[in-house]
Amino acid sequence: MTDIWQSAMDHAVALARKAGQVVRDAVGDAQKEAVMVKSSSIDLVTQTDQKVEKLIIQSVKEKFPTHCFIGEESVAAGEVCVLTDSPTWIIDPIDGTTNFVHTFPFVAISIGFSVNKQVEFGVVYSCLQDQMYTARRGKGAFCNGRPLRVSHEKDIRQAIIATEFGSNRDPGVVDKVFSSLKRVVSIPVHGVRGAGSAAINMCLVASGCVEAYYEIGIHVWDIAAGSLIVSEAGGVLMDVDGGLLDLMSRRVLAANNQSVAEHLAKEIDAFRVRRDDAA
Ligand code: LIP
Repeated sequence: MTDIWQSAMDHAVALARKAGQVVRDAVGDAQKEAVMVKSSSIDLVTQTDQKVEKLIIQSVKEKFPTHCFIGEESVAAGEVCVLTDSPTWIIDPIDGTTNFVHTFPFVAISIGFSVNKQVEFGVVYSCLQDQMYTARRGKGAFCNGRPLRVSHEKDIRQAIIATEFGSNRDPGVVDKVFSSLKRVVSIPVHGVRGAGSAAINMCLVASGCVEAYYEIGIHVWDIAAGSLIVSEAGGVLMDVDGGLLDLMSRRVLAANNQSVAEHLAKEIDAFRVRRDDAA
């Protein structure tokens, strides 16, 4: 049977590669770029983020004129952020903008594609490492064509957990983030890491080198593609409170299996943040 979304996925991979070249060309000059701020002084955006998003959206519009978009920089510029049942491209032109600005080498182009609110394919291109992660629903997850499988570890005490501090430095939020982190470290786990990119953290879970990743404050464009890459690699996704994952809730927990995920969820202070689709 033909896969009706295969040509869209092929286009996403080609665009991610093209966008990756734009990012690689700019990274040496990233510190000279005008860095602008969004929700806070540490929520950064550059002209390269905007250029890459434009490049992707323009090209998709030409090829798939009826499709919808949720793009990080378009939303920042005032576009609505609502996930409908229509075929929708969910784009983060640079996931890891702070890394990009500082030339810290984990920077990804993340493209998720959903239909009926279900992610059909995900493409995460870690462009400074030249690692192309892809997943098509029901057909597995791959990195540069090599199949991905999550870690077999069942004991969270033998695990590496990825997380981030996010971009909200409100003292109440920082307290909650650190109290969760203290509980996680004290389980004790083998280690805590963070790549500085939600999409890459999720690909690390899918690759089996990190058992789980959680974060509160991310956005749908950070996790849409990565969520499918994790599940197609055999992993699980949930809300940080142990409930069902809601892509628009700005909270995510991705893990290699249910037992690691449930243990981790018990240690996290699952505070609420304004949803991506809040009116
Ligand atoms: C980033 C996320 C990261 C989070 C940062 C930021 P951006 O996305 O990938 O997990 O901690 O605050 O949201 O802004 O670089 O696309």
